[in-house]
Amino acid sequence: MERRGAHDGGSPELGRGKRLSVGELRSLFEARCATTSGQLPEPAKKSCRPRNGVLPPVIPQLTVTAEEDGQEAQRSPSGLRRTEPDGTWLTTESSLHLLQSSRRLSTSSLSSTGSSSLFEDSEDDLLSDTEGRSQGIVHLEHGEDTHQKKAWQTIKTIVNLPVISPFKKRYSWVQLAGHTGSFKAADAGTILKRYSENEEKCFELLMKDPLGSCVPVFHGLVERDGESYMQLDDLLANFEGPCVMDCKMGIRTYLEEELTKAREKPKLRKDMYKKMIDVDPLAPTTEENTQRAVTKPRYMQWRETISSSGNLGFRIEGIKKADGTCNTNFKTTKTREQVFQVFVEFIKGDMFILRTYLRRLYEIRGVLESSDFFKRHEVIGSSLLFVHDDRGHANVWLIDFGKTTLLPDGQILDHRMAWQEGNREDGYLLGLDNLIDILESTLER
Ligand code: I3P
Repeated sequence: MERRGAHDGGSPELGRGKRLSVGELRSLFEARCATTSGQLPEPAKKSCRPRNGVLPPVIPQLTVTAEEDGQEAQRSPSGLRRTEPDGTWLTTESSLHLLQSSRRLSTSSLSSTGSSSLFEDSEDDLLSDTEGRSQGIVHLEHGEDTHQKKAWQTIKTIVNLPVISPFKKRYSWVQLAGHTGSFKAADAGTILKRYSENEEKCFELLMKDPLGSCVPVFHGLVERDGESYMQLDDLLANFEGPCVMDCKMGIRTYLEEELTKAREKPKLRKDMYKKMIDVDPLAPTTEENTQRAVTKPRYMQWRETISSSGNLGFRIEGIKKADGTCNTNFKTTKTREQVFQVFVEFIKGDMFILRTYLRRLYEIRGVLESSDFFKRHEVIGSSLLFVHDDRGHANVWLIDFGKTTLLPDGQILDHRMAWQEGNREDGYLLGLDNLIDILESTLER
């Protein structure tokens, strides 16, 4: 059955049923990259190419470093390391602020009495409780062994979308603790997502914008058990055994406001420190090791650096396969090659699905470039949701607008320009360009 915005895709030479092996696809991918031998790989070249007359994008990655002896040669004069893609050091106003913030944290946290109010475990630094929960940490129980289960426990974005109901129905997933209640089942074809003032405002505007064709339809607010919910289209409703991939878009995953807040009222997150050392025990600075905690912006920046957010402008957050198994272990999936491999596995080499996805991505890019809503919003933490099934149905939508923020005074964004604190650029289109480029690379012979 044809859905709004659904794509059927296909081409005579690569019609439905034609599948390439991962090896074949990789060869195509490598052949394409090889055309740039001795130079930057194709994506990097492309991302440096001025587009629409704007400056080449630079990915800002700020790292607060400890004041350790013997490492000064690696630092900027301020002691703060800002790593550019070419490895040069830059010092900016914003880096200095972060450094000052870090020093303040260090002083407070070392005092015997002053640290407790500074520490925060898992609450949002910025959002209200309701808004925070609306971002949707959903804990799911799944029939895996204990070790597996651990990795599954916080499936943040993959279920931060209107899919709980069908998942529950078809795979007996059970919503457990944490930010429970973010989603509820609703009338056929819809789901309820916990109310967030900000997200609701976005949906109201989106429904009147061309971008409305690329997001779940918003049916208004409803009350359940004394709580408000937004009623949204269930994006999985028309798929049989859907495969789902969530890509968080943008080079930056925190709002500028979060940086400001962190400076004004720094809060240390022990949970984020823990998540950091689980991936890389050498990542925290000496100060952070002493505190056994990091600030949220610091963690988010580090996350961007280890994943592909920083270099490609998007990252894979999670994948659910048709059999219900789920993988959110993509924190260090960073290079084009790694992203490519994950994607090829996700579509199981099905070129029909690939073409359908690509067509939809072209369409989404065109709509974004003409959308007034998109121009006027800083789009942070929003994802592209890829859904396909074995019958060849495939589609992509934009989801999660809890941190999408209207810019003041008629300001507009380019979404491809480099971010510098104050300009609020998010690199969304830069990420989409790279994503499209990676998918296209499998089709070029
Ligand atoms: C989380 C991720 C989320 C962020 C969350 C982090 O880290 O960066 O985007 O939520 O913050 O813990 P990870 O993916 O490594 O688990 P928001 O985007 O909503 O801020 P939180 O713990 O404060 O919710």
